[in-house]
Amino acid sequence: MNYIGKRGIHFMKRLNAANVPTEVLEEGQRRVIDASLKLIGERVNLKAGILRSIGGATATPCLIGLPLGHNSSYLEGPVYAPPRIREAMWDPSTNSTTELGSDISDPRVLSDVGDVPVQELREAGIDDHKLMGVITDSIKLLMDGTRMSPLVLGGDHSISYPVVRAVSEQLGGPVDILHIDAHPDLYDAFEGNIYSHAYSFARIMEGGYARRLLQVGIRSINEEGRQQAAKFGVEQFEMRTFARDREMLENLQLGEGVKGVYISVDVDCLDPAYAPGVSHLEPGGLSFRDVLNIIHNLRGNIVGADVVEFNPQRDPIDGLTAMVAAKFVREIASKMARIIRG
Ligand SMILES: [Mn+2]
Repeated sequence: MNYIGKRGIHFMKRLNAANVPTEVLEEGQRRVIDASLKLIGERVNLKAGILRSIGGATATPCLIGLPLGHNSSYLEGPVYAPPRIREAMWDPSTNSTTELGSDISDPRVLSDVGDVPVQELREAGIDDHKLMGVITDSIKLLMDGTRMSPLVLGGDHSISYPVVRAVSEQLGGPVDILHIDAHPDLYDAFEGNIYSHAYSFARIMEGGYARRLLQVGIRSINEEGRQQAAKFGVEQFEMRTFARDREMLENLQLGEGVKGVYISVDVDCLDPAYAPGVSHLEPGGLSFRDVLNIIHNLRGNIVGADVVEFNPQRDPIDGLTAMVAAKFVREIASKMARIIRG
């Protein structure tokens, strides 16, 4: 029962679990998990029903928030990010039309099923293994029998593993991944936590969920990161050679012959000048426009995406990084949406 003490928060930490029968805890936790999935499932039913009624959409990205920060190696602020990103997405200082010309207030362009209650699940003492299972199951519910694809609001980067696993399993095969980040997140077992945010892409590759993994913006990598990349056949594009790689990266075509493309954007891919609200400040990064050019010009069927590692507790200039994360989400939504016009 010790793991509950380690992984749970507040209440479970104080609980003398030795006096509580295992059945009581496990039955209660099972019901909390069922209730969480039931709520996500009903939100999905509602939004998918609305989309069917309106008609005219063949693919609609759907927001799902994963307020999870405890798998960070450093700060846990990304737990607070999803509501701040939503707030910035609908900020009245800007309008709802993306640069690519779609209107995110059109439910065919963007839907939303709310957040998975990650902290409520943790408060019930549910361990990370089961929590990652709930995330995977929630994403599958979002995709099952709908024309919606997950557009995930992180959260630290550990969430990419259960999300990509869900997308790949639901679609029945691997995807290509465009991963934009200062870090490769390929460690074998960072600080012993197999679900660490520094480990997520190693788990994805081990699971066979990706055919190609392209990492762009890399500028904090050690020998283990390079060895792991070689082991998994990861294509790494480092910042020090970005000027040379730019033209190729702005003309990517991915996902052909597999189930599609998954995009994972770690906000710390950007130079801290553009996005100071992250846990790991790594100078020498991409500009916002660099990243947008890569995403806007990408050719391929985008079947899922996440924007992770925004840390509101480190956002010093009144919501700047929140707006940056929100604009990534808006522009990716615009790329994912498929509407029959006419
Ligand atoms: Mn990173």
